Formats: sequence, C-alpha cells, structure tokens
Amino acid sequence: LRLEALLRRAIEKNEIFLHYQPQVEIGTGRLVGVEALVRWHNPELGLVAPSRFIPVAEDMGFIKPLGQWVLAEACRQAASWDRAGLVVPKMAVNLSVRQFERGSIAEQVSTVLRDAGLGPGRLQLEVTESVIMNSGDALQLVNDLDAIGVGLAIDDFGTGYSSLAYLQQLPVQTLKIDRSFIKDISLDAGGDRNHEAIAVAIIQLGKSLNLSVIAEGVENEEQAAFLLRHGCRQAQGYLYGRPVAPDELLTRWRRDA
Ligand code: G
Ligand code: G
Ligand code: MN
Ligand code: NA
Repeated sequence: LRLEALLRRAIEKNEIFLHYQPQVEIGTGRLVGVEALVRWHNPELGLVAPSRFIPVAEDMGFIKPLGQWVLAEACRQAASWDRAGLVVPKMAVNLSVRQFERGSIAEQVSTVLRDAGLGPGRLQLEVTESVIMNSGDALQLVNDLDAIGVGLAIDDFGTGYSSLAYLQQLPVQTLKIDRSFIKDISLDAGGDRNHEAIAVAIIQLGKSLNLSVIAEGVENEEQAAFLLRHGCRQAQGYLYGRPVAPDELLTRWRRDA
C-alpha cells in the first residue's frame, strides 16, 4: 500500500514530529505535565491523523521504530525545555500494544532517558486498559518499568475491562478518565447522565486505590468545576490548550510555570 510505503520512510525524511498538550491542576491552572502526541506531515498526503496511521504502523511492524523515536524525541524535548527555563514536571508518552510485547521495554526506556539526560521520575508512560489486558507479560513489563522509576498511567480509563483486583496489583500512579465520560458533564439537554456518573465513580476509585486521576477532553469551565467538586484535581483538554508545537508550548507556559 501507498500509505505503508510512505510511512516506512517518514522518520528518515523528517516528516514525523510531536505536538504537546498541557495537563494542568484544575484549582490553580498550574502546568503539571504534557502529553506528547505524534504527527505525520507528508508532502503528498498532507497531515495524516494518528488514528489513521498508528493502526497501519502496528499492522506493518513499524510501531516499534516509530514508538522508539517518539519516546526519544519526547525525552529530548523535556530536557531541552529544562535548559530553556521551562520545567515540565511530567512528560506523558503513549505506548501501543506492540511496544508492550515480550522484550526489554524497561531497558530501552532506561537507555532513552540516559541519552536525553532526563530523570525517570519525569516520564509517564500511558497504556490503555486493552494493552494491559491483551498482553500476557503486562504485569512483568509494568513491574520492570516501575523498578526503573518511570510512572505509569492507564489511558482511556473506563472504556476497557480491567478488573479492579488486577488494577490493584499494577504499580500505576494515574488513571486518565476517557473523554467520552467528560463530554456530557453539565450538558443540560442531550447529555448522558450515566457518563457523568461513571466519571464520578472513576474519581472515587482513584481515591480508594490512592491513584491520581486526570480527566481528558475538558472543554469548558462547567466541566472543570464539576470535576474539582468531585475531587478530580487534574485535567487535560481544549479549555487549557490544544496540542501544540514545542516552541508554542514554551512561549505559553514559561512565564507562569
Ligand atoms: O490528537 P490526537 O489525534 O493526537 O490522537 C489520536 C490518537 O492517537 C489518541 O488515541 C492518541 O492516544 C494516539 N496517539 C497519539 N500519539 C501517539 C503515540 O505516540 N503513540 C501511540 N501509540 N499512540 C498515539
Ligand atoms: O486517545 P488519546 O486520549 O490519547 O487522545 C488524545 C486525543 O484527544 C487527541 O486526538 C487530542 O487532539 C484529542 N483531544 C485533546 N483534548 C481534547 C478536547 O478537549 N476535546 C476533544 N474533542 N478532543 C481532545
Ligand atoms: Mn493518551
Ligand atoms: Na486517551
């Protein structure tokens, strides 16, 4: 396929880059982290959405080099912001299931951190519930990552099937409430009250298991107020900022970080 052929050469042609979306403390507006989000601009195809090329990369066996590049670039960026006077406490990077198969993920991550000069506590890896449930070695791999001091977040939480008993065994620090549960909050008409209830239940679960909870897809002040009222202290979404290029993030956040 054309897409595959172009994707295969995208890294070496410098067509892959990262945007970063702020994660903030709702009460204070302080920057607590950023999520790295991969982008692909090809001269022929234009900007290709990650929802389109990540699955292709997974199918063609290209997600490992791509994921490795993303991880290294995100860590280099965090170290570079440090030098520019913006210390982003946490760099969050998405891992796909293929990166989470048998092998030495913790060793790769260690090497990347060392090369970038970034402390392990500054990195948080995001995996979805399905990644964890579909990987036989998940518990071992997650424990390996925990052992080197890297943080772990469960992405899109609430959309999968992880059992609470299993969750309790995992050395994760953070649950990310999927944005499908946020979008109906404080919509008077047409909103799904069940979604709101699920968001509240996840916040409670986080409290019980002593995990931090961050809400995704927060777009308005009503949603932020609702979350804060129910004990969720961190959020990510268009209300605080869209994913942007590194220079733009620096300009926007350096002064009030
Ligand atoms: O802005 P947004 O279109 O970036 O992202 C769409 C989807 O792509 C999200 O589900 C996000 O988690 C995923 N995604 C973005 N960047 C990466 C990445 O570097 N690796 C993986 N595996 N998924 C990513
Ligand atoms: O699945 P992943 O959750 O990691 O998703 C990140 C995706 O969500 C990206 O495509 C990003 O652009 C998008 N996104 C981030 N903030 C918001 C928001 O406030 N509203 C909506 N609709 N999408 C968002
Ligand atoms: Mn994510
Ligand atoms: Na997500």
